[in-house]
Amino acid sequence: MPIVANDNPDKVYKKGDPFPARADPNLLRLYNSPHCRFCERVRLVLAAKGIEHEVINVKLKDKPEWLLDRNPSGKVPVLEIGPDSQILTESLIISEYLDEAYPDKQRLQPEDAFQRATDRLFIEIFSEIFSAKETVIKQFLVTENMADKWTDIMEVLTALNKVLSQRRWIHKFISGAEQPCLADYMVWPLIQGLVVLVDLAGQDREELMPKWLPALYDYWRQMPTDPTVQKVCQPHEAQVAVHRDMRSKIFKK
Ligand SMILES: N[C@@H](CCC(=O)N[C@@H](CS)C(=O)NCC(=O)O)C(=O)O
Repeated sequence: MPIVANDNPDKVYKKGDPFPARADPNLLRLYNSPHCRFCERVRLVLAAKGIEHEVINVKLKDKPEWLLDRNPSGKVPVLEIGPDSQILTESLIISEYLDEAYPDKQRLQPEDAFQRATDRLFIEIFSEIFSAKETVIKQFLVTENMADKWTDIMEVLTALNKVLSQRRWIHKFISGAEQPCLADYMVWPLIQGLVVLVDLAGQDREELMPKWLPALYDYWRQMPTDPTVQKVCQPHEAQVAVHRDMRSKIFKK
């Protein structure tokens, strides 16, 4: 049975569009943007746990008013829960909530409180470095000559490679377990997006990454073997193509 329950999961709602009524108030509803890395975190958790839900895509550059009623910051992901339409925002908080509210489905966080805390610490440290550099990343994506800004991106990648190598040691996944855990699903969308930048910049990924970014490279090869990642995340080449297309529209090449 598909876990995305709506008939038109690809529709994108924009300003002025009427609010799509909830057909079943007991079904979770995720307000989503298809290319948002933070929404992808939540979609990974929903898929890994097999939680049925509805997806409502919104256009972030032209947001429907009813998104702002649910999250005044206008950001996605937003999760709407139950007949009282309880709202949760922030991808990590939503993900932890889903893991705890559905304990009968596969647990994604370690049972041990200390391990759970260190996983959370890792997610926070990783996300903080990423968020602090988000402007650099966004500017890079809209810079015509990416080579000029490559040093800035390499700095971000090097910092994240260091954090990942310290946490992951020799394990396949961040938890060290045989399958990805919540921490993996929180950092993976960010890592996947960063490796896309390597290709967009015209760098030789297979030459550069094993030598200078070995932890990121190894992890980047490992995670797509996970069936949940295969279900939820667009493959690398498709993501590179989407960005190339966006850039060709900006620079009319
Ligand atoms: N810290 C938030 C970040 C969410 C976020 O930045 N979402 C972006 C899309 S990737 C967004 O909604 N941007 C719209 C806006 O800022 O107006 C989380 O983890 O959920």
